[in-house]
Amino acid sequence: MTDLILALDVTDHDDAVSIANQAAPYLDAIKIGYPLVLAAGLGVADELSAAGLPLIADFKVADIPNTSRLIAEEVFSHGFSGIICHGFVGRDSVLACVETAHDHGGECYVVTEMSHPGAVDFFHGGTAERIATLVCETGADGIIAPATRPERTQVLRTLIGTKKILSPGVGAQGGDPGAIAGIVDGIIVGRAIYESSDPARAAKEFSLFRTHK
Ligand code: NUP
Repeated sequence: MTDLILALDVTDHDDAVSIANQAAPYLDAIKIGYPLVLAAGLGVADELSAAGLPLIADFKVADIPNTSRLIAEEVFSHGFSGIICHGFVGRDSVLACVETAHDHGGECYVVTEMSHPGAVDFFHGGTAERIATLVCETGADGIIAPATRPERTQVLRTLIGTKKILSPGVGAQGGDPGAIAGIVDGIIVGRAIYESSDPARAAKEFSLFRTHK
């Protein structure tokens, strides 16, 4: 089942709520992170989660276990159903996010390889594969893997089996939804929807790549 997840990286509270409401009929989840939360406050999460769609916190948590746990506790006390953390920080820090997520009935996704061009500087050469193995060992629910490199995401799929893959990089970063949707559990789309003059129409177009409507 392939979901459509809106990356809502706008920095105005009212714009965020308006775009979320317009696109909502075509979405399975909304992902927010530093741009919106730093601009509008974490309270915007309470409002967005009240709209009924699962909310994913993209803070790419990358800290010592205690700090990661504190961040995750804040996230899950504001209505989020999932959190994204980095994997390169190691087993104990990833476990802190996984355990906190599961304590709250939520999910934890671990970044294995990022979607931008510079990601190859550090994530290639075996790092992404090692993180994927860590994901299995820590009981994390899934990974973040690049829509901009479907062949790499396919490699990571073989390492994580049926765990979920959420894939950013579709649209503005050049990733082709048709090339990635079939091997992942969710495509993440930001600018191609929220910068559109008609976010509902744009979301509807990407929703054609959902395997359920
Ligand atoms: O590797 C990643 N690439 C990426 O773009 C990991 C991410 N979490 N993201 C996020 O996905 C990024 O921060 C943004 O929120 C979204 C992609 O947005 P857009 O390029 O579709 O506008």
